Amino acid sequence: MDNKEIARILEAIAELLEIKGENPFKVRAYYNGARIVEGMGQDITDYVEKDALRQIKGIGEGLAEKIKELVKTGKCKYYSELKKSLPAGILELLDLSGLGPKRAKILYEKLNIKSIAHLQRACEKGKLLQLEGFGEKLQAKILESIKHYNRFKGYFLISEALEESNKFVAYLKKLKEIIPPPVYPPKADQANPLRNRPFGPKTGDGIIRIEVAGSLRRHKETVHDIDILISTKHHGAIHEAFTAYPQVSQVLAKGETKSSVILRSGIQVDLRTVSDMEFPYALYYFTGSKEHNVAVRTIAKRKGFKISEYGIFKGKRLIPCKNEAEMFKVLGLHYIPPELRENRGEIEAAKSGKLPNLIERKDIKGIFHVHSTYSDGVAPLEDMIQRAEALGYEYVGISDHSQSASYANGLSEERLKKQHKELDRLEKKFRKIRIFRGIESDILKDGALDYSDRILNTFDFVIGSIHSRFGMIEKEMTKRICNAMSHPRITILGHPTGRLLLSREGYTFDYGAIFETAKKHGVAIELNANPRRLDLDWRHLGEAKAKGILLCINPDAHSVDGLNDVAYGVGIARKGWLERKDVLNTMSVSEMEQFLAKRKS
Ligand code: DGT
Ligand code: CA
Ligand code: ZN
Repeated sequence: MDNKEIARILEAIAELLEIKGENPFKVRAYYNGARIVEGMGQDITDYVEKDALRQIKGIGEGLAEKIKELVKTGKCKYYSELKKSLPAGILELLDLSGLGPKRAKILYEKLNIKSIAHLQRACEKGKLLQLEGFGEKLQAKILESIKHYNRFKGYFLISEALEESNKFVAYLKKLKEIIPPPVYPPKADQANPLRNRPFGPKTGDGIIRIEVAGSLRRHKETVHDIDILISTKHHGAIHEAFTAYPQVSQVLAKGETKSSVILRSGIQVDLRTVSDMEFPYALYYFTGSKEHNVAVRTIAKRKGFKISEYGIFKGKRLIPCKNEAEMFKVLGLHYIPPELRENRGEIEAAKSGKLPNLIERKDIKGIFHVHSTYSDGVAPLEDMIQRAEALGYEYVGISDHSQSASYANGLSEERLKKQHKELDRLEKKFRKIRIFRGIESDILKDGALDYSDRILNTFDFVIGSIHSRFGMIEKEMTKRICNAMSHPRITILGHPTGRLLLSREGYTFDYGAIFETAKKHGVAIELNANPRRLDLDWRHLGEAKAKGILLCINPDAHSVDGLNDVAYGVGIARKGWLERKDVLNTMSVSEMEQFLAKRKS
């Protein structure tokens, strides 16, 4: 450990002590100690070796002991115990600009705030205003720094990253048509007047192949950066154009084969350029995941191949491959789609020909979980149906919020009647699409649904969702959800974990018990396709599938454009190895009518 690392730990100790309300002198001693160690011109380990720590002014016995321990073992027991005595998220609060230990202490003591996600929700609800010394302005500032922090932490929703990468790739693709700057022949040749003229590539020579690689190609729900790969003969011109993209706010690196920039949105984009011969190998390598690559390398080795970003080699000989598919053939594997490359069994499956036949966008025949202005949607019912029809769906399931959802303008019995009346009219108007009547019913505290059975019987389908009391302990929450799924009127369990990506953890429950109950009662589980949710998480889809539970890919659309979110859900379904038969809404309209009617009876 160097001085800087030790100083950082001493400072963290001081902060924790301050949050705990310890003696201010002790707190100050640690802050001072941190400053001294960091600012000291000499290596602190020298002092430890000479047993001379106490000679440094400002380092008392307690500090000397901790420093010695850190230098000798790389750890500090006192520090780990301090950390254990407070919730894990508290230290994270201190990473927010403008929020020191004093304020963190107040937030923890008065509002029981234990994490940044927690603090964000409190700010959004205006809860900080109750506290002495916290005004409107400070609350807004904290909220701002939370947003910053989330960005800074460097993860982005797949929707944001895809939007940025699509725009960037479109910009780069135009370079196909650009003739790069002429390259002049070497000096010696300039003596020859016949050859002394610029020569350069022909039109269309700028970019040969371009692909987005990395986690984005693997369709991860959140990504750290965008990785772009281009094959070209004119590296310089491409990197020039890459760094000159108008959305670039900072150029981190600009080289002959690799450049990195940060866009105004805060996301980092890396570009690598290779020769067209190298392209497939590089694409495979930079698609990852790292774990997948490592595992495949081992297999290749066993077969006597060496695989890298530059090629597949037998000894020194390069095995030529035109694309990834040929590479897999060489390795004796079936083609593994990028979504599956996470080293979760895909390599074994590719060896034995047991890869799933992954679901595709076109397999989705209809959608459920569509909101309108009847609850918290922003588009009228008619517009939502019209767009669903235009997108070619055979059916659309309308489900606004139920009566308890006052936060989302939930439907009273009265307004529900009004909605059904309007649906009578719209059914006559839209002949090409079947409209299913449903509701997104709150699952109440004890697991009850939010209307009487008489009203529930008026729906073709019911989505049951948790929107309140997220903090229930696991056992209670499991019981609550299982109770809801035991209700004969529920069709689909909505956004099962309630997580909001990059801002809120899901509630906790026993997955095994939930799946068991879903199976027992024939309840489908939602794969909510809203890019903020993507819930159920892909890592759990395999277990649900193995249990024989049907997943339903729903847009949870609150606007007309929200209907397009289905595509994100399909990507996640693929990531979770789902096939057409595993997904409820791949049924045709007549199959679905039968399915719903059977459930109702
Ligand atoms: P991210 O950016 O955190 O969302 O995730 P990735 O998977 O895009 O990771 P990134 O951008 O660091 O690297 C892109 C790919 O490059 C990665 O998926 C696999 C490959 N790669 C990067 N570093 C290594 C490495 O040290 N070993 C191997 N085998 N592959 C690597
Ligand atoms: Ca990446
Ligand atoms: Zn919901």
